[in-house]
Amino acid sequence: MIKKYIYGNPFPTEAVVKEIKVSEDKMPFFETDGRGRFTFNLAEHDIVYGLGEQIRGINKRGWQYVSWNYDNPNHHEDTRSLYGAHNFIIVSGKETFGAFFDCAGKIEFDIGYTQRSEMKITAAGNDLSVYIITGENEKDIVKQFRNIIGRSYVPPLWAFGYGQSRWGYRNEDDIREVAKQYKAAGIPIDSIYLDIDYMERYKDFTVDSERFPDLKKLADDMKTQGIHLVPIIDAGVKIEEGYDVYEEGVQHNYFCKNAEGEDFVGAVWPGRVHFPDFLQPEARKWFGRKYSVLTDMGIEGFWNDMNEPAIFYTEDRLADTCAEIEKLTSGNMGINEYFTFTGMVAGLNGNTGDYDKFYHNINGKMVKHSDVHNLYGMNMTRSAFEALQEICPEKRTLFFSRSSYIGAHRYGGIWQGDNKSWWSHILQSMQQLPALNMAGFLFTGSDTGGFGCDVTEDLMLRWLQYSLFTPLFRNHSADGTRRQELYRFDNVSAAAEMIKIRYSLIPYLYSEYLKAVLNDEMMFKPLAFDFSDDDMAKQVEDQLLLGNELMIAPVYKQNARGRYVYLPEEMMMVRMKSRNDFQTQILEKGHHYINSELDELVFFIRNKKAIPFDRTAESTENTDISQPELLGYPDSSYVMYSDNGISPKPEDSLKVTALH
Ligand code: MIG
Repeated sequence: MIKKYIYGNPFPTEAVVKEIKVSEDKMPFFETDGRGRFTFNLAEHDIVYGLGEQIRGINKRGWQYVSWNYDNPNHHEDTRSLYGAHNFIIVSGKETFGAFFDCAGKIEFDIGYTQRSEMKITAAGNDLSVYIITGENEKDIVKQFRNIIGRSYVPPLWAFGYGQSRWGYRNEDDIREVAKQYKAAGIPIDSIYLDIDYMERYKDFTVDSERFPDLKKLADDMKTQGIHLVPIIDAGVKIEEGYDVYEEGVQHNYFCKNAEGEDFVGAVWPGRVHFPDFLQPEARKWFGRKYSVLTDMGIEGFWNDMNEPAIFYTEDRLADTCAEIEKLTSGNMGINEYFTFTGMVAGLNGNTGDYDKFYHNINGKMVKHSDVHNLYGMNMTRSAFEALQEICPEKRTLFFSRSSYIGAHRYGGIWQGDNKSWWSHILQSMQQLPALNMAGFLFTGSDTGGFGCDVTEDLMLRWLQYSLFTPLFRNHSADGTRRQELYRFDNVSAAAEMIKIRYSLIPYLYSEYLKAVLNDEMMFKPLAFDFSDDDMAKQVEDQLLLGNELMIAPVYKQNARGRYVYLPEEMMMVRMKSRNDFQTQILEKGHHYINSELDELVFFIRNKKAIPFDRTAESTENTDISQPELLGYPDSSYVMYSDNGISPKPEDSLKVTALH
């Protein structure tokens, strides 16, 4: 059952797409002093799930989180905000219920942080809708929630292949070299990503003619090798006379305005930019149609970046800061002045105050950006998705975004933002998966190998052994960090085998993906969602159920040669060096120490289950998903969902096959 409550006059976020009657009873946990506050008591062992892309554990208890979409490539345990705002939680325990706090601006979740036994949710203002969902269990609550927020995005099948990306592939030769090396090493690959380097002076929908003289030909050549090029699009539009996107945006008032009604200026990679007002339907349409510049060159996928939106600085604040610094440096800088100085400089990037300085035009009314901040990235991806449905109606286009709000899951996937080549970030990514699935985000994954910092070979292998299970499987790294294309490591063959195993798993992963989409289910679940009476299962923070047949328990510690795994039931352990070289062993319910050398992937098949496993796939093009063999318990069966991999609506070509 879903109860909806409305406070004040909330901005229509469009997260919920089903009509729900507003409840007549007063919401019990509410009080206000200008900021809406919701207070719940937590029993000693209550668990709080959710919040999508956030830091810390599967159980969110014991920290304070802030939904405020924010570019933080340096995030760690102490962080409070990341790239997405996914305000859905499930309290599980003495009382079990789901709650969605639908508000476009900032909102804080104090989940047993100030007081262990209390959860306090505080909105920035008084305007929001709240949905309280009760049901049979956590899965049922998720299903009801997913049903009201609309069906999740389905990418083309090729997007389930492996992708190589790097910020710093500077020209066509770099791209061809990556493709060549992957082929030479015998590593399957379905996509290569173009980061901002392909553009002319970081201008959206342009291609640098010196470094990429013929992008169409490059895209065509790559496609003959089964590789899709996936370019990046940034939110900010460069201010430059004669640049059509800039000129049109100015002419039609498609950009966000400052308080004086002028186009607001921020600075990001292109230098000074304007931000498209993605909250205006007309601006969305206009920007979305620009993607055809690239689809006309044969491009079939995009990633949308910097759409929190990230702002490196604004000119006002920079000028003020420089003036302040001049004052500080005119005399002898004492220690206090020194800290004021470094603080001011660090505070330029992503300064919260800058988001108070620009406005969206909503049906002629100026709405302050900070009141609707968390909707910006979602509407950028929506702009692309809706336009591409018109431009290429016959097929799916790959989209994923950095910033998002619930609702964005209908238009594309998300990647989990800038992480680091840290061991802890393998676990962090994994802990976000079920929370993201709860909020509808199924097409997701982390920058495999880590984006910032320097990777090591062992980190890469372990990361692959985790990421090869996630729908989005992309190796991505930042300019200036150690190179991490798989062919550069000593043990290329170990990495190659992991990628091949991924391709063998695609029939299963894709099938479970489609089931999750079509039935409003989660692809990745905490153990306790299926083993609700098992007190031990409730405490597991580093294993996940994948679909209804698998459990994953990756190794995420350096120099570990295995790890402890908890089995909530008897399972079949699979230990794989390659897809044709593996052993299986039945293990009983309970704790086990599981060895796993660096070149061994270990996963678990649930009791009496089996998964489709294609031992020959070399790319998504020749993946035979019609009749793969089954891997798992003898005499078990599997119901496989598949489709043609491109039709915009999966049900148009859906095939349901019972495999024995
Ligand atoms: O300020 O385009 O998250 O994936 O490589 C950094 C360069 C801008 C941030 C993205 C990252 C991308 C990078 N971008």
